[in-house]
Amino acid sequence: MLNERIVILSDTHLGKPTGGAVSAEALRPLWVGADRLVINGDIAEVHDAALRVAAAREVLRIEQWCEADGVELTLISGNHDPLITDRRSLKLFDGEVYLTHGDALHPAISPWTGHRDRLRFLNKRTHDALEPGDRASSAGHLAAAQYASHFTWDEMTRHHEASHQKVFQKLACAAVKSMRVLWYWYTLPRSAQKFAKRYAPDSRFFIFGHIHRAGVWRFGRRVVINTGAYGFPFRPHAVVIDNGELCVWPIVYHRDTQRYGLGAKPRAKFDLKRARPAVAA
Ligand SMILES: [Mn+2]
Repeated sequence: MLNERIVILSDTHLGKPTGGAVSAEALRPLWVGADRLVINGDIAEVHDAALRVAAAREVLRIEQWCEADGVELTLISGNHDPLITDRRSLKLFDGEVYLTHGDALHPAISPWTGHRDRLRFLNKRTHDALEPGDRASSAGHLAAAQYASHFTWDEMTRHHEASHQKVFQKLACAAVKSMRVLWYWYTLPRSAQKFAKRYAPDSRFFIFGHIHRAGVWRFGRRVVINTGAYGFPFRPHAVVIDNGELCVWPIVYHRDTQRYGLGAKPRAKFDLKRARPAVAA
């Protein structure tokens, strides 16, 4: 498995007119030549009734091309595509690398949004309804966030109300939201480390998306990596594991070919083999 090439992306938000990756087709160069592609949540805007068809079509395109390119595709669900799969996390290399979208890192799922209170309430209610054994498990924790996202989108679709805010109210809300985003950009990498300590204690690499802030942080022996976003602040990243090396690459968009590709050099590089015992048990 160490000689496999695995490409990890997240938050492509396909189907979104602006703020997501341009298209499934534009992403294709990123996985060509790989053995496996993992998309760590929010692959497409399937939560939004108005965008669902376009989003689903892009997901199918990725599936078709992966099949044509001989690449095994693994999807992990995020808060914009909570029911696309029940896979909420993935362990690679005997748990040395752990991936999850990141929506389960905070009780309010997306605490910077206007519906954070509803998300927090539904997350708690779903979690409380689990069997005691599941409640303490990572699977229970991840499933509660998954269904809370789904219920919240469902409610928002059914009770959609137009905003009657005046311009200055909208501006004030946007300003407060920006402050919240900055706060969670700052605090959520540490929340990721707390989550990893509790639910993936053996992981040396914890990879998430969701907050849209690309970065590499070290907490003791663990490296926490965020793969960023194609929309604001426009710094998408890929994690590529190849030949025992884990690299964090910036993704660049080539306007001439209208395709994405890896940047000129990796932002960070780690040796996976070094963490393993010299002699296999
Ligand atoms: Mn998300």
